Amino acid sequence: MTSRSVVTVERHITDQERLHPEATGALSDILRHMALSAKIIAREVNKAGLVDILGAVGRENIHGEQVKKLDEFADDVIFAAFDHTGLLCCMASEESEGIREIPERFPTGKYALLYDPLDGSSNIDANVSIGTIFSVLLKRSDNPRGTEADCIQKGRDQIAAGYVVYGSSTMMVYTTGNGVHGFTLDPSIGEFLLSHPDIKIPTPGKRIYSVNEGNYGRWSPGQRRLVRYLKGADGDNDKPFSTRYIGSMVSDLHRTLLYGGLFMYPGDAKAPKGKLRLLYECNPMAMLVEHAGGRATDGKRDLLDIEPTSLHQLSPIYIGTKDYVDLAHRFVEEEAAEPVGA
Ligand code: P6P
Repeated sequence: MTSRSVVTVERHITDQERLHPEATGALSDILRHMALSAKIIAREVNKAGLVDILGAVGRENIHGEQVKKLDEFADDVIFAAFDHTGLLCCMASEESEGIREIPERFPTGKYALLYDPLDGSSNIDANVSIGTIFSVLLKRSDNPRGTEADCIQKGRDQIAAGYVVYGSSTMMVYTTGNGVHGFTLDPSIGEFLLSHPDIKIPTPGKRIYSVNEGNYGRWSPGQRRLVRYLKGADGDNDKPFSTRYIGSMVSDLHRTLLYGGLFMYPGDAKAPKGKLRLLYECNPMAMLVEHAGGRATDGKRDLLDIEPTSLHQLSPIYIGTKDYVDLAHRFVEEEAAEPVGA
Protein backbone atom coordinates (compact mmCIF):
# COMPACT_ATOMS: atom_id res chain seq x y z
CA MET A 1 0.00 0.00 0.00
CA THR A 2 1.62 3.28 -1.05
CA SER A 3 1.41 6.33 1.16
CA ARG A 4 -0.86 7.89 -1.49
CA SER A 5 -3.43 5.09 -1.05
CA VAL A 6 -3.53 5.47 2.73
CA VAL A 7 -6.68 7.41 3.58
CA THR A 8 -7.21 7.75 7.31
CA VAL A 9 -10.68 8.35 8.69
CA GLU A 10 -9.54 11.82 9.73
CA ARG A 11 -8.52 12.67 6.15
CA HIS A 12 -11.75 11.21 4.79
CA ILE A 13 -13.81 13.28 7.22
CA THR A 14 -11.93 16.41 6.11
CA ASP A 15 -12.49 15.53 2.45
CA GLN A 16 -16.21 15.00 3.12
CA GLU A 17 -16.39 18.34 4.93
CA ARG A 18 -14.97 20.12 1.87
CA LEU A 19 -18.12 19.03 -0.01
CA HIS A 20 -20.06 21.37 2.27
CA PRO A 21 -18.59 24.94 2.09
CA GLU A 22 -21.04 26.03 4.76
CA ALA A 23 -19.72 23.44 7.21
CA THR A 24 -18.27 24.76 10.45
CA GLY A 25 -16.25 21.61 11.09
CA ALA A 26 -18.27 20.66 14.18
CA LEU A 27 -19.71 17.52 12.62
CA SER A 28 -16.26 16.51 11.44
CA ASP A 29 -14.97 16.92 14.97
CA ILE A 30 -17.78 14.72 16.29
CA LEU A 31 -16.76 11.94 13.92
CA ARG A 32 -13.10 12.35 14.88
CA HIS A 33 -13.94 12.11 18.59
CA MET A 34 -16.04 9.01 17.90
CA ALA A 35 -13.07 7.44 16.09
CA LEU A 36 -10.87 8.19 19.12
CA SER A 37 -13.48 6.66 21.46
CA ALA A 38 -13.57 3.57 19.25
CA LYS A 39 -9.81 3.11 19.49
CA ILE A 40 -9.90 3.33 23.29
CA ILE A 41 -12.85 0.94 23.57
CA ALA A 42 -11.26 -1.47 21.05
CA ARG A 43 -8.12 -1.63 23.18
CA GLU A 44 -10.11 -2.78 26.20
CA VAL A 45 -12.46 -5.09 24.28
CA ASN A 46 -9.52 -6.82 22.63
CA LYS A 47 -7.86 -7.58 25.96
CA ALA A 48 -11.08 -8.19 27.90
CA GLY A 49 -10.14 -11.82 28.36
CA LEU A 50 -6.76 -10.93 29.75
CA VAL A 51 -7.64 -8.51 32.50
CA ASP A 52 -10.22 -8.64 35.18
CA ILE A 53 -12.66 -6.44 33.29
CA LEU A 54 -15.23 -9.14 32.62
CA GLY A 55 -18.03 -10.13 34.85
CA ALA A 56 -20.96 -8.11 35.97
CA VAL A 57 -20.50 -5.05 38.12
CA GLY A 58 -23.54 -6.23 40.08
CA ARG A 59 -25.63 -3.40 38.64
CA GLU A 60 -28.55 -3.49 36.28
CA ASN A 61 -29.18 -0.80 33.63
CA ILE A 62 -32.57 0.88 33.25
CA HIS A 63 -33.80 -2.02 31.15
CA GLY A 64 -33.11 -4.53 33.91
CA GLU A 65 -30.13 -5.92 31.99
CA GLN A 66 -26.96 -6.85 33.85
CA VAL A 67 -24.36 -4.15 33.18
CA LYS A 68 -20.98 -5.63 32.46
CA LYS A 69 -17.89 -3.66 33.18
CA LEU A 70 -17.11 -3.10 29.49
CA ASP A 71 -20.56 -1.54 28.96
CA GLU A 72 -19.86 0.93 31.71
CA PHE A 73 -16.34 1.56 30.48
CA ALA A 74 -17.50 2.24 26.90
CA ASP A 75 -20.27 4.52 28.12
CA ASP A 76 -17.80 6.54 30.19
CA VAL A 77 -15.22 6.69 27.37
CA ILE A 78 -17.70 8.20 24.91
CA PHE A 79 -19.08 10.68 27.44
CA ALA A 80 -15.58 11.80 28.46
CA ALA A 81 -14.51 12.11 24.81
CA PHE A 82 -17.28 14.60 24.13
CA ASP A 83 -18.34 16.38 27.34
CA HIS A 84 -15.69 19.15 27.17
CA THR A 85 -15.66 19.70 23.37
CA GLY A 86 -18.41 22.30 23.02
CA LEU A 87 -19.77 20.25 20.10
CA LEU A 88 -22.88 18.85 21.80
CA CYS A 89 -25.91 20.25 23.60
CA CYS A 90 -26.47 16.90 25.31
CA MET A 91 -26.11 13.15 24.88
CA ALA A 92 -28.35 10.12 25.29
CA SER A 93 -27.05 6.63 26.00
CA GLU A 94 -28.70 3.22 26.24
CA GLU A 95 -27.13 3.03 29.67
CA SER A 96 -28.84 6.15 31.04
CA GLU A 97 -32.57 6.68 31.64
CA GLY A 98 -32.61 10.39 30.81
CA ILE A 99 -30.38 12.55 28.65
CA ARG A 100 -26.76 13.02 29.72
CA GLU A 101 -26.22 16.74 30.26
CA ILE A 102 -22.98 18.55 29.46
CA PRO A 103 -21.35 19.60 32.76
CA GLU A 104 -21.98 23.29 33.52
CA ARG A 105 -18.24 24.07 33.36
CA PHE A 106 -18.08 23.13 29.68
CA PRO A 107 -19.43 24.95 26.60
CA THR A 108 -22.20 23.36 24.51
CA GLY A 109 -22.88 23.03 20.81
CA LYS A 110 -25.58 22.51 18.23
CA TYR A 111 -25.62 18.71 17.99
CA ALA A 112 -27.07 15.91 20.11
CA LEU A 113 -25.29 12.55 20.22
CA LEU A 114 -27.22 9.35 20.87
CA TYR A 115 -25.37 6.08 21.31
CA ASP A 116 -25.43 2.49 22.38
CA PRO A 117 -21.93 2.25 23.85
CA LEU A 118 -21.51 -1.49 23.60
CA ASP A 119 -24.28 -3.33 21.80
CA GLY A 120 -24.37 -7.09 22.09
CA SER A 121 -22.63 -6.96 25.43
CA SER A 122 -24.21 -10.26 26.52
CA ASN A 123 -21.74 -11.82 24.08
CA ILE A 124 -18.66 -10.27 25.66
CA ASP A 125 -17.65 -13.35 27.66
CA ALA A 126 -17.91 -15.59 24.58
CA ASN A 127 -15.59 -13.38 22.51
CA VAL A 128 -18.35 -12.76 19.97
CA SER A 129 -18.10 -9.49 18.01
CA ILE A 130 -19.84 -6.55 19.67
CA GLY A 131 -20.24 -2.93 18.69
CA THR A 132 -20.93 0.74 19.31
CA ILE A 133 -23.79 2.47 17.47
CA PHE A 134 -24.20 6.25 17.22
CA SER A 135 -26.59 8.82 15.80
CA VAL A 136 -26.12 12.60 15.42
CA LEU A 137 -29.07 15.01 15.50
CA LEU A 138 -29.26 18.80 15.20
CA LYS A 139 -30.52 20.61 18.32
CA ARG A 140 -34.04 21.95 17.71
CA SER A 141 -34.82 23.61 21.08
CA ASP A 142 -33.75 27.09 22.20
CA ASN A 143 -32.07 25.59 25.25
CA PRO A 144 -28.28 25.76 24.74
CA ARG A 145 -27.89 22.81 27.08
CA GLY A 146 -30.34 20.70 25.11
CA THR A 147 -33.51 18.90 26.10
CA GLU A 148 -34.82 15.36 25.80
CA ALA A 149 -36.87 16.60 22.83
CA ASP A 150 -33.63 17.38 20.99
CA CYS A 151 -32.85 13.66 21.17
CA ILE A 152 -36.34 12.48 20.22
CA GLN A 153 -36.43 13.20 16.48
CA LYS A 154 -37.37 10.96 13.58
CA GLY A 155 -34.59 9.07 11.85
CA ARG A 156 -34.98 10.98 8.60
CA ASP A 157 -33.62 14.03 10.45
CA GLN A 158 -30.33 12.38 11.46
CA ILE A 159 -27.28 14.38 10.39
CA ALA A 160 -24.91 11.40 10.64
CA ALA A 161 -24.94 7.79 11.80
CA GLY A 162 -22.45 5.01 12.23
CA TYR A 163 -21.18 2.02 14.13
CA VAL A 164 -17.96 0.42 15.27
CA VAL A 165 -17.68 -3.37 15.17
CA TYR A 166 -15.09 -4.91 17.50
CA GLY A 167 -14.43 -8.22 15.78
CA SER A 168 -11.60 -10.05 14.05
CA SER A 169 -10.66 -6.50 13.16
CA THR A 170 -12.11 -3.24 14.42
CA MET A 171 -14.08 -1.35 11.80
CA MET A 172 -15.81 2.02 11.86
CA VAL A 173 -18.60 2.61 9.34
CA TYR A 174 -20.31 6.01 9.01
CA THR A 175 -22.44 8.15 6.76
CA THR A 176 -23.19 11.87 6.73
CA GLY A 177 -25.64 11.32 3.88
CA ASN A 178 -22.98 11.25 1.18
CA GLY A 179 -22.30 7.54 0.87
CA VAL A 180 -21.44 4.90 3.46
CA HIS A 181 -17.75 4.43 4.19
CA GLY A 182 -15.88 1.75 6.14
CA PHE A 183 -12.53 2.06 7.90
CA THR A 184 -10.40 -0.72 9.38
CA LEU A 185 -8.21 -0.05 12.40
CA ASP A 186 -4.51 -0.71 11.79
CA PRO A 187 -3.33 -1.30 15.36
CA SER A 188 0.30 -0.97 14.30
CA ILE A 189 -0.22 2.74 13.61
CA GLY A 190 -3.41 3.32 15.61
CA GLU A 191 -5.27 4.66 12.59
CA PHE A 192 -8.58 3.77 10.96
CA LEU A 193 -7.78 3.34 7.24
CA LEU A 194 -10.34 3.52 4.43
CA SER A 195 -10.99 -0.10 3.49
CA HIS A 196 -14.59 -0.03 2.22
CA PRO A 197 -15.26 3.19 0.25
CA ASP A 198 -18.86 3.93 -0.73
CA ILE A 199 -20.41 0.69 0.50
CA LYS A 200 -23.44 -0.46 -1.50
CA ILE A 201 -25.51 -3.35 -0.18
CA PRO A 202 -25.22 -6.06 -2.85
CA THR A 203 -28.30 -6.58 -5.05
CA PRO A 204 -29.72 -9.20 -5.20
CA GLY A 205 -27.26 -10.02 -2.45
CA LYS A 206 -26.79 -13.28 -0.62
CA ARG A 207 -30.00 -15.09 0.27
CA ILE A 208 -29.46 -14.92 4.04
CA TYR A 209 -32.11 -14.32 6.67
CA SER A 210 -31.14 -13.40 10.20
CA VAL A 211 -33.63 -13.72 13.07
CA ASN A 212 -33.87 -15.41 16.45
CA GLU A 213 -36.08 -18.41 15.62
CA GLY A 214 -36.26 -19.20 19.32
CA ASN A 215 -39.09 -16.66 19.35
CA TYR A 216 -41.06 -18.57 16.69
CA GLY A 217 -43.74 -19.66 19.16
CA ARG A 218 -44.57 -16.02 19.96
CA TRP A 219 -44.57 -14.70 16.39
CA SER A 220 -47.62 -13.64 14.40
CA PRO A 221 -48.94 -16.09 11.79
CA GLY A 222 -47.52 -13.88 9.02
CA GLN A 223 -44.03 -13.81 10.57
CA ARG A 224 -44.11 -17.59 10.90
CA ARG A 225 -45.21 -18.00 7.27
CA LEU A 226 -42.44 -15.62 6.17
CA VAL A 227 -39.66 -17.60 7.86
CA ARG A 228 -41.11 -20.96 6.68
CA TYR A 229 -41.14 -19.52 3.14
CA LEU A 230 -37.56 -18.20 3.40
CA LYS A 231 -36.25 -21.61 4.44
CA GLY A 232 -38.22 -23.37 1.73
CA ALA A 233 -40.49 -25.19 4.20
CA ASP A 234 -43.61 -23.53 2.90
CA GLY A 235 -44.85 -21.86 -0.26
CA ASP A 236 -43.19 -21.77 -3.67
CA ASN A 237 -39.61 -20.82 -2.79
CA ASP A 238 -37.33 -22.93 -4.97
CA LYS A 239 -34.21 -21.08 -3.72
CA PRO A 240 -34.23 -21.39 0.07
CA PHE A 241 -32.29 -18.81 2.11
CA SER A 242 -29.46 -19.66 4.47
CA THR A 243 -29.79 -18.51 8.06
CA ARG A 244 -27.14 -16.64 10.00
CA TYR A 245 -27.75 -15.16 13.46
CA ILE A 246 -24.94 -13.87 15.69
CA GLY A 247 -27.20 -12.26 18.26
CA SER A 248 -25.15 -9.07 18.16
CA MET A 249 -26.97 -6.44 16.10
CA VAL A 250 -23.85 -4.62 14.90
CA SER A 251 -22.30 -7.88 13.69
CA ASP A 252 -25.48 -9.11 12.01
CA LEU A 253 -26.01 -5.73 10.35
CA HIS A 254 -22.35 -5.43 9.28
CA ARG A 255 -22.64 -8.80 7.50
CA THR A 256 -25.95 -7.75 5.95
CA LEU A 257 -24.45 -4.47 4.71
CA LEU A 258 -21.47 -6.21 3.08
CA TYR A 259 -23.12 -9.42 1.81
CA GLY A 260 -26.79 -8.51 1.50
CA GLY A 261 -29.61 -10.38 3.20
CA LEU A 262 -32.47 -9.69 5.59
CA PHE A 263 -32.11 -8.99 9.31
CA MET A 264 -35.26 -9.05 11.42
CA TYR A 265 -36.18 -8.45 15.00
CA PRO A 266 -40.00 -8.63 14.80
CA GLY A 267 -42.52 -7.89 17.48
CA ASP A 268 -44.11 -10.88 19.15
CA ALA A 269 -46.87 -11.75 21.60
CA LYS A 270 -44.58 -11.05 24.57
CA ALA A 271 -42.81 -7.99 23.13
CA PRO A 272 -45.12 -6.36 20.54
CA LYS A 273 -42.42 -3.80 19.61
CA GLY A 274 -39.56 -6.29 19.62
CA LYS A 275 -36.31 -5.71 21.53
CA LEU A 276 -34.29 -3.10 19.63
CA ARG A 277 -34.27 0.60 20.42
CA LEU A 278 -35.50 2.96 17.70
CA LEU A 279 -33.41 6.07 18.33
CA TYR A 280 -29.91 4.68 18.90
CA GLU A 281 -30.02 1.22 17.35
CA CYS A 282 -32.62 0.98 14.57
CA ASN A 283 -32.49 4.53 13.16
CA PRO A 284 -28.70 4.81 12.73
CA MET A 285 -28.63 1.38 11.09
CA ALA A 286 -31.58 2.38 8.89
CA MET A 287 -29.77 5.55 7.73
CA LEU A 288 -26.67 3.54 6.86
CA VAL A 289 -28.56 0.79 5.02
CA GLU A 290 -30.77 3.24 3.09
CA HIS A 291 -27.70 5.24 1.98
CA ALA A 292 -26.11 1.95 0.92
CA GLY A 293 -29.15 1.23 -1.29
CA GLY A 294 -31.13 -1.02 1.05
CA ARG A 295 -34.37 -0.62 2.98
CA ALA A 296 -35.37 -0.54 6.67
CA THR A 297 -38.91 -0.76 8.05
CA ASP A 298 -40.88 -1.79 11.11
CA GLY A 299 -42.80 -4.27 8.96
CA LYS A 300 -45.20 -1.59 7.79
CA ARG A 301 -43.41 1.74 7.15
CA ASP A 302 -39.88 3.06 6.74
CA LEU A 303 -38.19 3.25 10.13
CA LEU A 304 -36.79 6.69 9.34
CA ASP A 305 -40.31 8.12 9.02
CA ILE A 306 -41.50 6.97 12.45
CA GLU A 307 -42.26 9.93 14.73
CA PRO A 308 -40.70 8.87 18.05
CA THR A 309 -42.30 9.70 21.38
CA SER A 310 -39.76 8.48 23.93
CA LEU A 311 -36.00 8.11 24.28
CA HIS A 312 -35.83 4.35 24.71
CA GLN A 313 -38.80 3.27 22.66
CA LEU A 314 -38.60 -0.05 20.88
CA SER A 315 -39.39 -0.88 17.28
CA PRO A 316 -39.69 -4.03 15.24
CA ILE A 317 -37.09 -3.97 12.43
CA TYR A 318 -36.83 -5.50 8.96
CA ILE A 319 -33.61 -4.29 7.31
CA GLY A 320 -31.26 -5.21 4.48
CA THR A 321 -31.52 -5.88 0.75
CA LYS A 322 -34.53 -3.89 -0.48
CA ASP A 323 -36.09 -6.80 -2.41
CA TYR A 324 -35.90 -9.01 0.68
CA VAL A 325 -37.51 -6.36 2.93
CA ASP A 326 -40.23 -5.93 0.30
CA LEU A 327 -40.66 -9.73 0.29
CA ALA A 328 -41.05 -9.72 4.08
CA HIS A 329 -43.78 -7.10 3.76
CA ARG A 330 -45.80 -9.46 1.60
CA PHE A 331 -46.20 -11.64 4.67
CA VAL A 332 -46.25 -9.28 7.64
CA GLU A 333 -47.36 -5.79 6.52
CA GLU A 334 -51.08 -6.27 6.96
CA GLU A 335 -50.47 -7.59 10.48
CA ALA A 336 -48.24 -4.72 11.53
CA ALA A 337 -51.38 -2.65 11.83
CA GLU A 338 -52.84 -5.16 14.30
CA PRO A 339 -51.51 -5.95 17.78
CA VAL A 340 -49.07 -8.84 17.35
CA GLY A 341 -50.38 -12.16 18.55
CA ALA A 342 -53.97 -11.21 17.65
P1 P6P B 1 -31.94 -11.99 21.22
C1 P6P B 1 -27.87 -7.91 22.04
O1 P6P B 1 -28.26 -8.18 23.38
C2 P6P B 1 -29.04 -7.21 21.36
O2 P6P B 1 -29.37 -6.04 22.01
C3 P6P B 1 -28.70 -6.95 19.89
O3 P6P B 1 -27.37 -6.65 19.70
C4 P6P B 1 -29.11 -8.24 19.21
O4 P6P B 1 -29.48 -8.06 17.86
C5 P6P B 1 -30.30 -8.69 20.07
O5 P6P B 1 -30.15 -8.09 21.35
C6 P6P B 1 -30.34 -10.19 20.23
O6 P6P B 1 -31.51 -10.47 20.98
O7 P6P B 1 -33.31 -11.89 21.86
O8 P6P B 1 -32.02 -12.65 19.85
O9 P6P B 1 -30.90 -12.61 22.08
